[in-house]
Amino acid sequence: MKEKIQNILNEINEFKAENTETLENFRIKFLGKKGQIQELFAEFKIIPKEQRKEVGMLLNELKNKAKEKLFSEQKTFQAGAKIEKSNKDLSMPVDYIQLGARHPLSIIRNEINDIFSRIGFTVNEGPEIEDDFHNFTALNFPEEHPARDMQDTFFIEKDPDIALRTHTSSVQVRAMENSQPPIREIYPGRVFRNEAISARAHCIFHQVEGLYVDKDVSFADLKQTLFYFAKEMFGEETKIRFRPSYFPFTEPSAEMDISCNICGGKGCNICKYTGFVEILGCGMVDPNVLENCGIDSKEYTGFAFGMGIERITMLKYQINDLRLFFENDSRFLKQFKDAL
Ligand code: 2U9
Repeated sequence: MKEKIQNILNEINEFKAENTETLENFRIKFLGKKGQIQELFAEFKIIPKEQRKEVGMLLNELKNKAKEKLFSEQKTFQAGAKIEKSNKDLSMPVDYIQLGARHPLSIIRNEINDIFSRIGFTVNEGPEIEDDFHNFTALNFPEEHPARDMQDTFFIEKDPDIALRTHTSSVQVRAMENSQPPIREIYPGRVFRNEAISARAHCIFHQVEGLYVDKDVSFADLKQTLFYFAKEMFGEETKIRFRPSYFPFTEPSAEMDISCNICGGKGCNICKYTGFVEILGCGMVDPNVLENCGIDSKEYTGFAFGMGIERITMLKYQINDLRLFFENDSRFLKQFKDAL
């Protein structure tokens, strides 16, 4: 009996299916109802008791081996059948898939978000279509301010109260309306201004604004926060300077320059030989604005800032034409593949 089992096992191990027919013959011969293994099980009934355990185990092993062989041959055979059908040369190199690259504005926006996140700012977003109150009135824009003019802002034809937001400041108004200080957030997003398209201006661009409102927030906090941002974005050696400015929503207001990241402040054509380039506007939130948004200006103060993502990106990568960001020319975009 043991010898018979061993002979069948050898035959099974050597078996290789050539086609479905030989595979079916294999199944019938070994695993069929009247197959060789079934015959051995029938013989097993008359085997002496003392051999039963050992032979029983060998028989079960044999049956399992036969099944395994059947399944494995079925698999290779089926895979082979598919290859035959599709008639493809599997040794051919795969088709080249051109991978996309993250847009440079997204790379810099993410970097700005990361830098401010590291010092406790959270990211907040709001609607691109705004009403007059959130885009202008709450922010202290006088009735006759030129930004409220059709020449500068895209209004909805049927309703002069609704416009495409001209800055993400409207999201800050909403943030203050909806929560009480401390508020420490940044607001990235797309904004719209009615401008003729040129190398230096576009009707759509991207901003990141920031707001910190709490008790005793000072201009010194503003300076230190923006100094940290400038060093993280443009390098540890970066110097900053503030020039007085004016915005309706901040008082006092300032514009911040950084030492030119190209020449390090020595003077070049990027900084027009001044050694500095402007990167953002900022200031202490005007108390009127805090009150308009439901925050007690006697108890709280705040600073705010705003920057154009295009401007930061142009400085960082030395891009000299704003239109490149919107044309989706792959020769431009693919240059940022490794910049993630
Ligand atoms: C609230 C209070 C204050 C946001 C600020 C600027 C200064 C600023 C410009 C930079 C270049 C816009 O993209 S840009 O054209 N922004 O100079 N933005 S302070 O101040 C706020 C905003 C909201 C409630």
